[in-house]
Amino acid sequence: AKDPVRVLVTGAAGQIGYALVPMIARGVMLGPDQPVILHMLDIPPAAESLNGVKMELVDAAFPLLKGVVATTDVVEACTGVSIAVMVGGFPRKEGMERKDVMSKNVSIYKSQASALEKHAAPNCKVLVVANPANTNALILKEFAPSISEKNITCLTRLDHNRALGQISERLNVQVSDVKNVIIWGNHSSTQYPDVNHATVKTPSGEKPVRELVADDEWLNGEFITTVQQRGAAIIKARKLSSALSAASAACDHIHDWVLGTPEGTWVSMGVYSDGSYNVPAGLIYSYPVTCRNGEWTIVQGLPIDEFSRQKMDATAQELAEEKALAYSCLS
Ligand code: NAX
Repeated sequence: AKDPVRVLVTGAAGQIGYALVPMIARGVMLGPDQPVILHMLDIPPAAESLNGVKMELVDAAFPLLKGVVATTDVVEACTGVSIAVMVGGFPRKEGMERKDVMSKNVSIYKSQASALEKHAAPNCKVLVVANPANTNALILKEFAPSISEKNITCLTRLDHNRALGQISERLNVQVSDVKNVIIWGNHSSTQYPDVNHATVKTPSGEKPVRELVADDEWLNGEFITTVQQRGAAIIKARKLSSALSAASAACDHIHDWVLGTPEGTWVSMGVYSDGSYNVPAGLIYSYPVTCRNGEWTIVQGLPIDEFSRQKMDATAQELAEEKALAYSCLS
């Protein structure tokens, strides 16, 4: 039998945490033969609620779950973890300035970066979910210089999955037959959901999404805004933000990163830019990636048209501004 893997979830007493920890304990994230020990971190006001989640995990008697650490101590939470899913953060409240929210998250991610650097297992893989996800990941990278930049990512898989879902609904095909959409850039409303390279499996082979949809006006308009605004639509309907879909996407992200993407398929991940596709280096930017042996690689050489170029630049510009704002909070 395999040795258990320690998986950290921060903000574990929150909504996404509540959906995510049972998925991890059932093997959705790391596979049905991989035992796990869950490390759950939250802040003292949520300690009692966090303990309630721990009680429910015990009550669920998950066969793969070999232990639960529920704590408000960041060092205890980070010790020995090989996977860290960072869901905890400071939410934007009505009337708050962008800079104030940024400043709170910068200080959280700065201190959690140091704790991970000192106490996590070597080669720990980090996924930042909490918003502003790309910039929180960048701060974490800056303050954990000994963690390889290859190991620090942010979640745009939810946006990717939303794009697959919209295409599947529109064409009335199985979502599992749609692949290779791309989310470029920021996990925000400036993200660019791109279907120019996406295909659908049909009885007569793989066909381009553009050819099957045959409605460029929809693909260049309503499709894009629906994906960009989906988070707001969920809040409007549920009076709460996306939780089960975010948790599921976090599992998909880590699953594919650790276990690999299928041949011929890519996924979207926020990763440290090396300047690929003329995106400024040094931003955490969502790209199409393939994964193998626990490492992601940006898919290279895709042709980019003028429409895409402009949208990819606009979301990069927003990330550069967020980065500047985050740095201004440090001084
Ligand atoms: P909740 O407010 O339900 O949960 C957040 C939890 O984090 C709370 O229990 C809170 O006590 C805890 N927390 C706050 N500061 C902490 C700290 N310093 N250390 C540890 N825990 C801390 O929010 P939820 O709906 O679960 O969303 C969590 C985050 O995910 C938010 O930042 C949200 O904006 C972000 N999202 C990101 C998505 C993505 O695709 N990247 C999609 C879903 C979601 O909106």
